[in-house]
Amino acid sequence: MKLEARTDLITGYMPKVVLTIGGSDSGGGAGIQADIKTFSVLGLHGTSAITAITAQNTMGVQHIYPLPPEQVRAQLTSITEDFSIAWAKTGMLHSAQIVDVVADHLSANEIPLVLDPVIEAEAGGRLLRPEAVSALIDHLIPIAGVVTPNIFEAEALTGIAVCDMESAAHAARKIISLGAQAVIIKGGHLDCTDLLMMKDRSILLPSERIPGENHGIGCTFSAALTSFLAGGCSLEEAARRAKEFAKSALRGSLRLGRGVGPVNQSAAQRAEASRYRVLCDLERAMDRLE
Ligand code: PXL
Repeated sequence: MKLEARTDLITGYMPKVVLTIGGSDSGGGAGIQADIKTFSVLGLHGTSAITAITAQNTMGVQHIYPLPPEQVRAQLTSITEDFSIAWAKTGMLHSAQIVDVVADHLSANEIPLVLDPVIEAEAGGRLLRPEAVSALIDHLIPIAGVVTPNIFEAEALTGIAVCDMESAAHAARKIISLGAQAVIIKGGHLDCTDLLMMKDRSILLPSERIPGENHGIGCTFSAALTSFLAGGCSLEEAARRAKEFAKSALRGSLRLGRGVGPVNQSAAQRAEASRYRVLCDLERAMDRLE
């Protein structure tokens, strides 16, 4: 028995480059930190344009320091002058000015976008100013390849209260009518069924509930979706695989800090690594017996 080397460890492996535009979470649970961990575990090279530096931990967001829009523009310019970006994602954008800089840059460079319309932190704390919601609707939704709201974000974007699949479908159609190519309404606050709606059809993605509170699941899902799209998956395949990835990160959540602990993006990879170690031990034992 000879075990094959993993393809992503072969010298010369060239990862796709992806971009996350969002806020820094000093506690390492959500935002840019969750995105970069997800990209890395899934084998992509992650670049980032930071919009705001949050002071936060597992108990909540204590302070937000937004960066000047020119600094966001400068980061985006540096990145796209050098790299070819396969897909980008947005998270916390903080203000209407930052939304506009991001929308201008992504459309000028024709970069496909996963728009995670982050409005509030789960633990409380406003991450997008109220007046910036209309900038998101007017300038970012029309250039989005896919928008990934939870039910509260879907309601903030459409004015439709989402409480079941019928109202979710109504809100999804409205978001598509605002110009998005597709929408995934995440059902984590309902029965855990996600609704993926494209222009010509829609698909339900059901799932069992994984109990417990968590921090960083939304960012992890949208970063995984960005990764699978960058890897060439269809939207349906990317949505299914991103959901599986987010579930494994949720199952592996870490009891760190005094509040709600972070999800663990490397949980599945670590489980696979230990299975590989067991196989190697078995191989050595069989060699000895022969
Ligand atoms: O989960 C959304 C999110 C995105 N970005 C930052 C966050 C959070 C939630 O806490 O802190 C920076």
